Amino acid sequence: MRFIHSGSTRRRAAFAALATSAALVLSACGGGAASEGDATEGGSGTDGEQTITFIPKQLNNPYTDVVLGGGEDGAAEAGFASSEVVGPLDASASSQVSFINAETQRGTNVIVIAANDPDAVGPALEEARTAGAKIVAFDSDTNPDYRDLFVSQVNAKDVALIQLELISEQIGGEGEIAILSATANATNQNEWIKYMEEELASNPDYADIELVAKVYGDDDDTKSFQEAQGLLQAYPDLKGIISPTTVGIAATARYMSTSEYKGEVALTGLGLPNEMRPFVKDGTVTEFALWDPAQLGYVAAFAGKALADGDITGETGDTFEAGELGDREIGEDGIVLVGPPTQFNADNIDDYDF
Ligand code: RAM
Repeated sequence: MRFIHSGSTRRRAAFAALATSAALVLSACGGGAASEGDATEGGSGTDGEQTITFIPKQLNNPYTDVVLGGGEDGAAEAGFASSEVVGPLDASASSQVSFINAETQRGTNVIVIAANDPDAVGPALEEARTAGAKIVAFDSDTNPDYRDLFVSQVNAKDVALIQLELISEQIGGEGEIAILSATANATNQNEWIKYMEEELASNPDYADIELVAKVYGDDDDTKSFQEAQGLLQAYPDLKGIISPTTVGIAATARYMSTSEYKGEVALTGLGLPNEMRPFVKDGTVTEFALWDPAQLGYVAAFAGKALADGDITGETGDTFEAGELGDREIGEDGIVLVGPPTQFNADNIDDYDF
């Protein structure tokens, strides 16, 4: 599936100013549409104009839409001649390969990808690079050999720790918990889960918490809903669920909200405030976390431009300007952090609109 977005047709209130207040919502891209949108030409063009294509994990995911809104705005502001979004409808390991190959054929200058599998996309990305493309991973990393840099929402360990703190608080520090994740091969979720398991095993604060199951809803709403139902039936003593995926937490909340588990079993993880609002209001969910997804796409576009212009190579210590978000430095392992994460609860959820 291919989507061509014209900058002038999509406008959104950008960046929910997470660190301060939603009152500071900015119109990040009010005048930036002019350079974006001539996507009909296709390819990098022989005219020297640069093109960028975003390949998310999957298209039918509301989180993806927010990320890509920021990506399109960033692409326009950074000065790309065209910005496009292509991608699969499911997040399976190899679903992105044919899309990468098509971009290589077209001569796209920058491919921004949220990898469904760290290695399955490798050979196709290597071919794209050989053909001259710059590769920016965002949201979910590839094996570092296959990209120039990775734009990460927040430090992966911090993402893990915040979710453990939330669940521990919500279950009173003891009892059985389970994780309902995205796909079994997702780099981002797997890294967060790895840190959660390490912390559960080593932090005395969590000595009375037992992780009894990990299940995968594949970032598919229906499958996540069914996995939640199965989990709660299979583990009658379960005290809490962590779902480190916006699709998983929303589906689990929907199931729980009309079940006997509402208010009895805690649910936290990573969610979109707009999807989770009804479940916070009806008492299914107390508190969960996320970063500003639009910023992720926005910074990734600027990183791609700096790479394509030859201003940076992706080396640790390189810096580039990310529009209104200011300068960003490339850290260890070619990782650029966007952050910060925010915790959402009944007191502040109405301050956010994404
Ligand atoms: C889902 C996807 C995405 C992840 C968020 C938190 O939308 O799995 O990759 O970053 O959840």
